[in-house]
Amino acid sequence: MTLETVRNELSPVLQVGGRYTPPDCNSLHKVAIIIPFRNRHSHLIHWLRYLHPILQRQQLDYGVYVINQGGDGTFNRAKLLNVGVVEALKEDYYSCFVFSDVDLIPMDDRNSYGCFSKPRHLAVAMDKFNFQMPYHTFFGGVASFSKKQYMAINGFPNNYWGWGAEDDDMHQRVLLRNMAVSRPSLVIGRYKMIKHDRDVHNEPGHRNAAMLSRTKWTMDADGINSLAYNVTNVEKDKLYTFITVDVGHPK
Ligand code: UD2
Ligand code: MN
Repeated sequence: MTLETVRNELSPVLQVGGRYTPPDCNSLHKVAIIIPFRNRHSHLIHWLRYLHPILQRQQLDYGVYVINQGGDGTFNRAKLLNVGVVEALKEDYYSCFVFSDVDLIPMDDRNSYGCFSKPRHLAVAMDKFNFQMPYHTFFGGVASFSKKQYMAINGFPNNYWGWGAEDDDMHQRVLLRNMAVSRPSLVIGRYKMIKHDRDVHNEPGHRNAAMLSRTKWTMDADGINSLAYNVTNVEKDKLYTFITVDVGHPK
């Protein structure tokens, strides 16, 4: 598949920016789907081809935001997710955010990309982990937060550079604000992850594990309230809104 063939196939039902509103019902939430991204174009084509139809069958009112880290500095997944929230809220009154890796495809339509009374971890049973949780507090891959839940934890950390532990920090924040996590069952929460090697400039962050032990003391000062970045380009396609940002470098 090329982006062009997927666009031709899906664009009749989409509005510019990867937006969709169900024609025959009022959706409970307006959902912004936020994808952290750099240099994974083939995965994005695959994600768009599978997810748009699933999200439409779930009768969601949604928009897809791909947040592309510009340059070749160290990758920062959690900061890109924060940028996605701020940029999506500039466009519409989104009440729900789903944060998804670009390489994860759900295998069951019943795994709802909406928001729940608790923050939700959706990617519970991945093929690469033998369709089991790798550890019981695992929070990686795909998660949803209502706007209220997201604001209650001050968003996500901005200081986890490189691979690892930012998902555990997100989970810590939830627990530290006295919220629990909801999850689908291991049957409904099955996923395929597109096979890939570790990207360049996303090597394991050597400070990330140590930072994770300090979340309790850092989360009030590091999050949506301290987010700084520059948007360098915005591209509106039928399939998505593609926002390129300069997120800076580790201090
Ligand atoms: C795991 C988690 C992921 C995150 C990461 C640690 C799973 C399936 N997911 O992913 O949520 O916690 O560990 O940081 O267990 N990306 C790019 N370009 C890059 C680098 C990353 O687009 O150069 C994006 C992309 O959306 C990717 C995501 O960041 O899916 C996570 O990176 P990964 O897929 O390399 O890491 P993985 O599979 O170990
Ligand atoms: Mn991956």
